[in-house]
Amino acid sequence: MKIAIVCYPTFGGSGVVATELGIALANRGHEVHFVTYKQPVRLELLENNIHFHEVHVPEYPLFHYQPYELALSSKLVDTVKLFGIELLHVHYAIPHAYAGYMAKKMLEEEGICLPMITTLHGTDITLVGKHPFYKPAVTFSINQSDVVTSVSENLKQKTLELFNIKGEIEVVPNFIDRKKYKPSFTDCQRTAMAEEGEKIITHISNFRKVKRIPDVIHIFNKIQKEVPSKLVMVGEGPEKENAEMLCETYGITDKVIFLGNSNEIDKILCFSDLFLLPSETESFGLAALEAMINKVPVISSNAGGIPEVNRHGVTGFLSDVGNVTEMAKNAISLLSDDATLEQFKCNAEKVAEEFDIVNVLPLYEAIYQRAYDGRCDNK
Ligand code: GMT
Repeated sequence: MKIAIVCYPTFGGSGVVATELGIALANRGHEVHFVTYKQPVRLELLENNIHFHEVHVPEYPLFHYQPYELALSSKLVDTVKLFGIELLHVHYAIPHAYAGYMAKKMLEEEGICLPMITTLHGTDITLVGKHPFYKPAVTFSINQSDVVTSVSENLKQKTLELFNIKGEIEVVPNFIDRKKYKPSFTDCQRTAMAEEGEKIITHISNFRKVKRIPDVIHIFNKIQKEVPSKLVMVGEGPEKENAEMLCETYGITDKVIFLGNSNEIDKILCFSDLFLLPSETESFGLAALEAMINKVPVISSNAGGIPEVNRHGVTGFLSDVGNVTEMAKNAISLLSDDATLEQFKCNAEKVAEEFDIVNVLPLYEAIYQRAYDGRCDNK
């Protein structure tokens, strides 16, 4: 099938999922066209069956806001016509589902039926989408999608609570490609990060408010008083500076390493003993899943869809949002007992394997086929 994928190309869960899905679809013989404003970060080389079409938004001084949705929908129309695209899959409702709907309507005028799948990822619903300024447009574009999927059961329920949704929402969980996580390197460079006998704790995110970055530092501050350890912070974002200042306040700057964004998280996770994810909201928690497939147990909040991934007492521990005392206590007890830690590491990998792409890709392919077969039904 010829599939156009619209996503955010930056570091962030939805873009990563969309890119990995596109790569997997291309490997299965589909022709995949990414349509977005920049080459997605995980799309390192343009492989066979993968194409990238950049959306340009020309600057015009009259516009206070440059009209990205307009440029995107026009680019979609052109791409569909030029390459004979058969299906559109948009990731993150805002503004992608809206632009996709406009493209669909323009194509209809020319006798082309383009089925549109919208995948909801989280903040497009729980944070941004529910804002009264956006809600009518988000509700409309979700309802106009041929198929709507959400990345967790929790996000599905949230969407049904917050919006007046007319059709079905199908849960297709996020995934990892297990094959890619079998390390291609042999040297796990633990000694570059920590002294002999120290444990390594990791956090990876886009350092936005919802990630509760100060909680990560508070938890680690408590841990390092009991267990010799280092904290590795991976990512960039608005909360990073505050986090650095908090480390200074606690006098732990020599124990916390800020690495910035990385394309080699497997190399970082390979020497990690524990992953921290105390988020305020999290529709799924892809970063936790990536940690788990690398045999890293997770100490997290119980927000949103996290419990669907991190199993309490099995792959890690869950606590109420903000309960840093309990999170630190659980972390300390796990890090202090090597046998239990080893068991949790094995459990984490085993549960993560349930989310292998080989189990998830057929779900998307079945949805695509169904949407394609009924593509002109609602015209
Ligand atoms: O977590 C972020 O801030 C990035 C965000 C995104 O839209 O890229 O992630 C959301 O989508 C991910 C992939 O489906 C999920 O794993 C994250 O849980 C979700 N983030 C939130 O709900 C806060």
